[in-house]
Parts: sequence; C-alpha cells; structure tokens
Amino acid sequence: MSHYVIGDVQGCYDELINLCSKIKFNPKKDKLIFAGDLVNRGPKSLEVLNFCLENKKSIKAVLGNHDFYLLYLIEHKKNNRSLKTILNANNISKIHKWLKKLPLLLKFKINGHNFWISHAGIPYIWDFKTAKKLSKEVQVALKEDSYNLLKNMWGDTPSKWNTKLVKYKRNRVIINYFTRMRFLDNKGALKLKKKNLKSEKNHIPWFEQTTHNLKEDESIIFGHWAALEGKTNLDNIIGLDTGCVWGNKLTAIRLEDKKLYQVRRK
Ligand SMILES: [Mn+2]
Repeated sequence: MSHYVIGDVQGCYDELINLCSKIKFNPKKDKLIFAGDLVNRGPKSLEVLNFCLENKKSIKAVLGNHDFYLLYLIEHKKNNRSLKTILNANNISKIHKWLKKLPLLLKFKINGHNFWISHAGIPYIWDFKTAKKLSKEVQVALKEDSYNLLKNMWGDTPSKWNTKLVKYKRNRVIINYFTRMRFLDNKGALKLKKKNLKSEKNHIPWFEQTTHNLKEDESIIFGHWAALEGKTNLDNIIGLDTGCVWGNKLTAIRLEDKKLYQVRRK
C-alpha cells in the first residue's frame, strides 16, 4: 500500500490517467491524495471528477481555489464556459455532495513522519493545531451555510489573519491563506496581487518563513504555484504544481519514500 499526493490536475484527465498507470495505482491498495484544483482551465474537468467519484474510497483531496469557484457556480446557479460540462452533468448532485465535504487541510502519518497537505500551504503565523482548527471551521461553515459562505468568500480583504475576525471576513481570510497564498509580508499579511517571482521588498514566499516552524518529522506539501515548477529549495516543504494545464507536467510524490513521478502534458 502506497500514498501518492498529486499536484494541480485542473481538468488534465488524460495526464492523470497516464500518471496513474506510471505509479501503477491500485485502487484496492493505494491512496491518491489530491492537493486541490482538480478542475477548470483544462479540457476534461468532468472526467477528473468522475474518476474521483468512481474511486472515492481510495481518494482524498483538499479544496483549491478553482474547486471553491466550482462550488460557487453550482450553488449560485451561475455559468462558466470552462466548467459548463460539469454544471450540466447528470450526476451534478453527486459531484456537489462529494466536493462540499472536502477539507482545506489533511494530515498523513507515514512511517512516523507527518505530512500536512493544503492547496496553497500553511502561513508561518499558524501552528499546526491552529491550522487544523481553522480548516475545520470552514468545513463546518460549508456544511451548515454553504450558500452564504460561497457568496461572501470572494475578495482580497482582510489581508491579515486576526483571532478577533468573525463570520464571513474570518472565513474569507482563512480560505485565502489555504487556497490562494503565495507571498506574505514580514507580519504575515497576504500579498495576493503579486504572482511573479521577481524579488520585491517585503514580499516573501510563504514557505521561506514556515520552514522554520517545522520539526524534523514534519513536512508540508502544496500545489497552486505553477511558476515555482515545484522548486522551493527546501527539503521539508514540497511544491507539486508543475503547471500541467499550462503545457508542462503533472507530478505525484509517494509519501513512503518521497519519490517523485511525472508525466508530460500530451
Ligand atoms: Mn490554485
């Protein structure tokens, strides 16, 4: 039995199937863990979700920003060209139900080592206990009041976490850290406007600060940031978004031995 974490698929179904055959995925024995952004922009988002539903028992996933967007479209009955086939699918209610229950953060303990997985990462201002609690808060809100949560989650403010935040502002900033974060300033505020890698004053890639929080038996795995091409230059923080949807590669890591597997975009 092996655990594989897979980076942003974004509708690249053919590449997902190639990757599964490369790792010899056996749904009876192995686990696939998706680092979020299963859908959007790529050609076969519906096929990716159907694959997840068909193999539900051997699949775990965290929500990415594009998955949240799909949830919003479903619940608010909006349309979108790239996600149209999902929105019109016969099994949309099954898809909706499955997606809505996904967490923002997962942990797997493999051979005594703790792997934490979220779509964009974990900011250094949260220890794991806090991150777990805040992920849970959003999951509960998605369960109890998803319509309003999804309506009010959009926007870049507040830019910084504060324990006193309540309701939608609180959920919005939690979701932004877990699913959209790239750069933080030295106070831990999100710098969501910046997307390129050129160095700029007080814009620090989140992992450069978080790495100092990690103990020897802890690692973080994330997706979301294709421009990094998987390179954080750190041993304990592993980026898996290698830009498959942009014509590059889809990447998986086997947690048992940290071996990487990649397939090229067709
Ligand atoms: Mn993303």
